[in-house]
Amino acid sequence: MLRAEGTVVEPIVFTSFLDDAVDGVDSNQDGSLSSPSSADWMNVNFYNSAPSSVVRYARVFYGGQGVSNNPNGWYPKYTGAFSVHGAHPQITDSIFERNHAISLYVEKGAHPLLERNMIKNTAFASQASAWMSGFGVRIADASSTADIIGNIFEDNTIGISSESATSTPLIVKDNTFTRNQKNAEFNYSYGDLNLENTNNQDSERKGGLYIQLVVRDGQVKTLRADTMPYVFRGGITVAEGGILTIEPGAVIKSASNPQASSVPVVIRGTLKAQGTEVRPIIFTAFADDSDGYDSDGAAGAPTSGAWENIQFLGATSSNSILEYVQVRYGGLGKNLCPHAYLGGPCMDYKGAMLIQDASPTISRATFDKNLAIAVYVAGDAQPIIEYSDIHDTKQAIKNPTTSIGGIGISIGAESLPALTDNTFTNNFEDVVYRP
Ligand SMILES: [Ca+2]
Ligand SMILES: [Ca+2]
Repeated sequence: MLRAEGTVVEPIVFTSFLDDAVDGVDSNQDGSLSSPSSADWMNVNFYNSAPSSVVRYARVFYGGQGVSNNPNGWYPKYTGAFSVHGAHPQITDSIFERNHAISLYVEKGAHPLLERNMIKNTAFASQASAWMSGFGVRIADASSTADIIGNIFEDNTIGISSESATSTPLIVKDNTFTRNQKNAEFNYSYGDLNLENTNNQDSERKGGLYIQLVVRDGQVKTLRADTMPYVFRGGITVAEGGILTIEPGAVIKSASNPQASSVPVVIRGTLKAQGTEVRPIIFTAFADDSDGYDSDGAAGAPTSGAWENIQFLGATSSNSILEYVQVRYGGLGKNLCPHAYLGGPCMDYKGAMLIQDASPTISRATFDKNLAIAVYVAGDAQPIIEYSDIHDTKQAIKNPTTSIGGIGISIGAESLPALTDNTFTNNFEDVVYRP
């Protein structure tokens, strides 16, 4: 157990041998010939789970050197300036600055409390993979979690990077992010969503919370509304038998995935997205800044068809209900014959919302500036679409000589949607029955 409890006026300092500035003492006796840099020293490791170590009012500078187990050279593994292995330390009111690659590293069933710390200028380590460097907090495995409360993350590559997927939730609340390339990312591609997040914000209203989300059979998960928007690069998947609830006020921006041109939101289980009139749930483009957050860091206006769509696939998704949901800038099509010598492009559009052999309820929704088709109903489908506002669906290229849309609702020959009191404005065609 480590007790390192400084005070506001007398903090405890962990720093480099070369750091003369911190105390005015030239410890290495070379005057100012040398200066400190990140990775000058290794780290403080926490192993004991009980009793918990306590660190308060500490300053941790220039650590995070990393280790190399490779005999053929320096192939480092970076494990932070503070490294928490299966332990539960309380690390509060402290400053982490200019550490190497990772400031705080968490693994092996650890559960630290990180509260009211300033975590800044974590240095980019050129030897590390780009996606493994400059992290304020790195939760490295699914067995670990943390309470991350009221911290300030400044000028890191990524403020928080997490693989946490424990039965104990990862608590991320009241944190402020400033000038990080990415505020936070939560990977649930393999583990299970268990994130209790609220009131996290970017002081410059940029970026968002990046998340990978898969809900599996038998799981019941909730995506919280936060002050920051979410950015989804890998879509959302709710498998048959899974239930995902999205809280009112959540803003979900879809960005194209570098490995795939676009990834839809795919619902084979149940999606409950019930907003309110004043706190709608918004699905929109990465470039849509209208929530006040410039998530993509660019000034350009979003375009229709910037992302693919929300897909309800099969009867197992029919318990889904969407109320006060806004769907904007979706409807990206697929090019079925990309080569010009085959007469391409020949574009296939399946709506900003695809309802395929499914009967969800869509009530008081808004569809705005989607490409080609706002809602595409196909197969054995009896969805309820009511009190919704479908407007400004944009015309799109179908092939070199013809265009399509913008269609409000496109209904297949075998489909029987119940349409009640919907309003249509500025679409080329409001409702189309396909043969
Ligand atoms: Ca010196
Ligand atoms: Ca923007």
